[in-house]
Amino acid sequence: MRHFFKILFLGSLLFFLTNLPVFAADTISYSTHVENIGWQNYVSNGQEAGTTGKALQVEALKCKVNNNNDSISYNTHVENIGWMTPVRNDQVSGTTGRHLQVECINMVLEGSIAERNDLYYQVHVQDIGWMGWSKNGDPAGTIGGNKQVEAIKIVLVPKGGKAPGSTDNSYIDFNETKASGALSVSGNKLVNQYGKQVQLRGVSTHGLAWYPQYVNQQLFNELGSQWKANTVRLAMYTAEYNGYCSGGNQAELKSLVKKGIDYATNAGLYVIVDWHILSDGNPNTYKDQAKSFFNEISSQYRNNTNIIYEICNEPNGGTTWQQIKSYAQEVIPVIKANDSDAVIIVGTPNWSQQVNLAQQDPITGYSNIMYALHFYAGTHKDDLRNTMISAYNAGLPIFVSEFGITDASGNGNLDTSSANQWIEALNSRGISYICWSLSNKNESSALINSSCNKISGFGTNDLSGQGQWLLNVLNSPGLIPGTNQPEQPSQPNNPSQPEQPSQPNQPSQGKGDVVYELKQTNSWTSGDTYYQFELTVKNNTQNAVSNWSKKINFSQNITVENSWNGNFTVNGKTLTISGVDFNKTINPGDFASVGFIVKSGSGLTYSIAN
Ligand code: IDC
Repeated sequence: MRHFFKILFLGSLLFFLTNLPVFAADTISYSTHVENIGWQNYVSNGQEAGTTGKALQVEALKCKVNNNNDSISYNTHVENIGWMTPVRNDQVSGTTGRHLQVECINMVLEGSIAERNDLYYQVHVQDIGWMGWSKNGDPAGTIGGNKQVEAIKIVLVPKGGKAPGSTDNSYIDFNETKASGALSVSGNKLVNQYGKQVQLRGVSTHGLAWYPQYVNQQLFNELGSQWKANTVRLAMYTAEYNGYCSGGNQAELKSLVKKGIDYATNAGLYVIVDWHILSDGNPNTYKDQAKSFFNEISSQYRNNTNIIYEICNEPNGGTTWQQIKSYAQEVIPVIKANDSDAVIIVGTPNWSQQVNLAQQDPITGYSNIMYALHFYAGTHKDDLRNTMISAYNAGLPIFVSEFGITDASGNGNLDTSSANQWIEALNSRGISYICWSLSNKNESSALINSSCNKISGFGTNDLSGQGQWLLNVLNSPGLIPGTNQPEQPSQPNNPSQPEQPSQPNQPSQGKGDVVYELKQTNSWTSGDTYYQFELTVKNNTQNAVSNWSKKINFSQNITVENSWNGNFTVNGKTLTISGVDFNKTINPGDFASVGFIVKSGSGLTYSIAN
């Protein structure tokens, strides 16, 4: 009898078990084709495919999910080719036998597996290491930096679950900081044509009259392609060394400046035209010459989107901010009359160090004005850095249009430890910086060894200590585009003014309006087509705006795949966006910026509803 029940019990247990619906866990497996190794064994669920620490490039990728009803689509961005056509379910993405590196990947789940899971993946990249995790179709890796992917991890996370690790710095588009569009100033930041913060990094010539040979097309090309600079500064002395206002050949100097602008433009670089006052400490000394020089250049190059004007290198010798400001207020309108959007850098007192004085009394009435801070790391340390950081935090847009890692004399020992502290302070804020100087003068701030007479094609041994240090800095990421979240705009520190009462939903009060600007910043195809957007809401009114909300109309149905800094509701082809805690109220003159990625068909168009 007992036996009978035992059998009955085991029998029903067996029946129960074999008739349970199958909830087999979703799994993902993948294999990489690695340089010198070939296809590796499949690994799964977050294990590492590829190699690290061996400098071997991944050349191709295969990827599959365990259930035949589900599917995964993926794509690789390959050296010399760019994005391939997306493939699915264990097909090969990338190349084999051609020695081409994979630089970036993206992938999405398809079918019901996508309802149960988010797909996360991250890559290990040359010079960078493991980058952050990307998700559901976002790119992971780099583009435009010539950097190989060496390893890949892919993992499924139950839908809506936490990312497996940091999602910061999952993707860098090195091209984004090339001279691809007009820059402007937003708050204390320099931004690109899409309103995204950019950081300019590059080199300054020495005095153009003295070292004209370094203004050549080949070298400027190499500054972009090999040095990874995105900017060159043309320093034209006014007083020293056959300066423009002290007996130099003006026609020749102008022609050199124009060649420099053209070469920079051809090379895809931004170019700073620097009126290099120095021993003539007060810019008003040669104000009239400055006005006619900048008038000529800005009228000839009014259609260039890559020029920045630096109107007085380093005022000194007791020149006050008031004197500089009065000079700037005469020179700026001359440039703006020709090129109203131009970005203009204004020097500050005491060899462009006292940005605090500019912050207390900035130049008003013009857009896109920045203020110069110059440092030489051997001489200038915490004090000057703190001055910079306070002025920046108080809202001043700062541009380090000249620095060196030597003494302020431009000579002496290199102070790399101080220099690295400066670079960290600049990169973390996305402040732009330009290194002095592109010359082989026998002084330690010259980037080229004095024994080297080449004018392009420099090898590492042709570069000075500072030159080698700089090359390293430029070849490492600076500000990672897109990851530096806009800081909360700082409140003007103005205790004497009573606070404006906040007016709910009151656009168009006073001088301006609430301006909504929508920009598409990216798109890619991976099965569906994905579009990335940024909406900027600028409050040009005199009152705070609360609870703003905006509708965007699309030409097709959309779904929001990812979003940040806002609330998003979709109704068919209409997306309604509003602010979240920290940006639903926008103070006068401030702005909010939100971002989102939508999935739709190809050829999606959009418009902001009235
Ligand atoms: C230096 C040059 C040096 C030249 C001198 C002229 O490196 O060869 O003899 O100018 O007076 C600055 C100036 C920049 C200086 C540089 C280094 O903008 O013109 O270049 N410096 O002294 N400000 C701080 C340092």
